[in-house]
Amino acid sequence: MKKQIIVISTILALIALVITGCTKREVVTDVKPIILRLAETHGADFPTTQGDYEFSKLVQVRSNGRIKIEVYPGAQLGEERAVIEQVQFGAIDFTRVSISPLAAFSENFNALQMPYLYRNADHMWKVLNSKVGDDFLASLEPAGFVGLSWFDSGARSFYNSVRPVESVEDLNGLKIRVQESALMVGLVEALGAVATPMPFGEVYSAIQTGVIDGAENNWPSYFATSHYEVATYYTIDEHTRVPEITIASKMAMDKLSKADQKLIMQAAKDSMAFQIKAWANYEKEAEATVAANGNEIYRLQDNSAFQSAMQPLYDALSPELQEVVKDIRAVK
Ligand code: GTR
Repeated sequence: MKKQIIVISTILALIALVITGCTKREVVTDVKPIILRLAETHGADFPTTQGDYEFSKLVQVRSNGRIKIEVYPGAQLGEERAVIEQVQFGAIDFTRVSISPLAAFSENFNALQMPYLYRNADHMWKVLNSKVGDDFLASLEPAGFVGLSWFDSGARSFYNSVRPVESVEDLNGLKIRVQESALMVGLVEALGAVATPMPFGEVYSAIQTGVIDGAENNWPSYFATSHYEVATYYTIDEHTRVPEITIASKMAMDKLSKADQKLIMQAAKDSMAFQIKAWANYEKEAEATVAANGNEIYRLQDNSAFQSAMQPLYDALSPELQEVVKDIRAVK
């Protein structure tokens, strides 16, 4: 009797499995996942890209696979400025970029990347995680973007293939590549060097062939791009801290439900801690590898001459942006 009951219940369970299995299959074929694309300029191992993957994973898990964000590293979808334009008109859904080229689309972002603006990294994070940071994210809407989250990008310093730079005078006349950013052109010119705006992906061969003498960037970028092999003089002057930002296309976001928009925004915020940790590890590794390579590294003992050369950039800011700078400086 007991045996019969077991056999019957097993048969019933199997029938139930087949039925639910079928329904499940029907449901799955009915609901197609939403596929979205994220453009990233760095390679797959780079800490910003690692942060992008984390963001994508959180979205996939939290939406039970309904929303899939495909990450395209290595500038596969184009160089930063062109990508930002495509995000603006909805051809690309997301991108992680430096705020430097973004300032061409939303000028207030210049206030957030002024030279020697932050007392240290901690100050920058306090600003980004405060109302000031949230206001910056929200300010992107009129330009057609939804600001999602911030990633770490350390501090930027100069490097070149010609000579050691230990003073402002040493920079005089050097041809330095900058991002496609008016502020960065002004910054390099204020130091007496010749600014050459150029997409990131062209810098290595431009240095190698002597089209430019050098560039400026953080340790991870200097290392990962192999610029350190062709421009061996690196000066730690840390002229800017330029946060990375992840933005969405407003056109793409508007097509999603409010709940999905919220899910994406939260996942982006929650990916920050992962990226910040990955950044810290990679930064140490990059600096150590460059030093072990025998590059000549100079640390400015006193950057006051660099700082005062930047004053005209502050004076040139609009009165509104000067107020924003005050707000940033007031964050304790
Ligand atoms: C890096 C940044 C990139 C890109 C690059 C550049 O620090 O992560 O997004 O802006 O600088 O100099 O073009």
